[in-house]
Amino acid sequence: AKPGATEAANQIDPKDTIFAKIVAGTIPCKKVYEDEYCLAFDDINPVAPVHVMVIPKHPVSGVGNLATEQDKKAMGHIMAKIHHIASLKGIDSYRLVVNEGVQAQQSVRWLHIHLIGGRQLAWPPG
Ligand code: DGP
Repeated sequence: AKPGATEAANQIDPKDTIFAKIVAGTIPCKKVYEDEYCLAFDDINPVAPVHVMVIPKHPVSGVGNLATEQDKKAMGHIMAKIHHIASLKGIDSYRLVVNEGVQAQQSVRWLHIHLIGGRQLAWPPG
């Protein structure tokens, strides 16, 4: 069967994405936080006064590809660090967004959590 758009996007190797280069340090970023499991840096195209990318250091293309114990440990760790990362940007109220797949407009196939805040946010999102 012909793969659908999401399936095709799933075939992109996270190691071929821009975030792989950011994790490797070959492309610079404005680092907010880093530890053994995760890296947080300012989004290059912010939609709010605070817009941070929080990513696992180990390559995972998306939510649909979380499989290994390492992946799960990293994601649990990341969720437990989010509030601290927000505090480093001076906020304690924010929105977390994960775009998964083509229809959700995921553009970088390396799993990333958008941490967005610093202004009044509307609901529902688009
Ligand atoms: P998404 O559309 O959910 O896949 O979000 C990808 C985000 O990544 C988008 O908000 C812009 C950001 N981004 C893309 N390329 C770069 C980059 O080279 N540096 C930084 N800091 N952010 C990037």
